[in-house]
Amino acid sequence: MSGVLFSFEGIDGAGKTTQVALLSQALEERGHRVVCLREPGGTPLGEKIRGLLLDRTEDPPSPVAELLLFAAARAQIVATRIRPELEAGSVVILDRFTDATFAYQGYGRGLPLDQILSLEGIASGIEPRRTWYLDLDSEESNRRRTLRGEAPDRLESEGDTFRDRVRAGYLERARSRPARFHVVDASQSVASIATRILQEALSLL
Ligand code: Z5A
Repeated sequence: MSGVLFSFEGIDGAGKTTQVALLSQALEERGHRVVCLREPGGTPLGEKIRGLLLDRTEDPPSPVAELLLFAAARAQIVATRIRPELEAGSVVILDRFTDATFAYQGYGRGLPLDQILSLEGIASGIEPRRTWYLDLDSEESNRRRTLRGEAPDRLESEGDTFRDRVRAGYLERARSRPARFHVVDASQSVASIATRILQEALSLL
């Protein structure tokens, strides 16, 4: 595949969506064809699954059902959007990917990590060239979400202890994949984070 896959990870409020937009714009200005996609979502089927996963409900999915719904949405986006775009030579920027499942369902929910890794092979089978993990503590995450003033979705309603486990999961994943993962201090300014990420992206393209 001639394209390049990048991904952004982090707990809610870390600044992923902000940085995806800035990187995309900067690469387009330099003549790259860029496609930005979010997980869960990014396809008609995936967006329906997103609703099942994130909407607050009196009948929430069990942890295993949640894992399988994320995997189903991922299988769809990989087959119908990510692989075709990479084959066409695009730069694909993902707002979350497989590392989120490792961190949220593995560390957050406590599901067996070997099962999560097997499912990764089935649903995805591809790895980003670079993953920027925007590292933020729960306190700042809460502060940013409060400032935004939106009602929390089902996963955002989990408490700080859950968020701290997720963060530990991301840091463990980063330790085990140092060539792909770059840990970025997400408490820095938007501009300084964006500058560093753009430099790294350009060096990889
Ligand atoms: N999930 C999962 O469990 N398993 C999986 O496999 C996958 C996902 C793929 C998806 O939610 C949920 O699904 C997510 C994980 C779970 N749940 N949680 N919690 P989402 O797609 O809606 O993602 P999110 O993480 O909740 O998005 P977010 O809250 O919008 O966060 P963000 O994209 O990282 O942040 P942002 O929107 O760019 O910025 C948040 C605010 O902070 C905003 O007002 C910005 O202006 C501000 N901001 C951004 N950067 C900065 C800096 N550097 N300084 C100060 N303020 C900043």
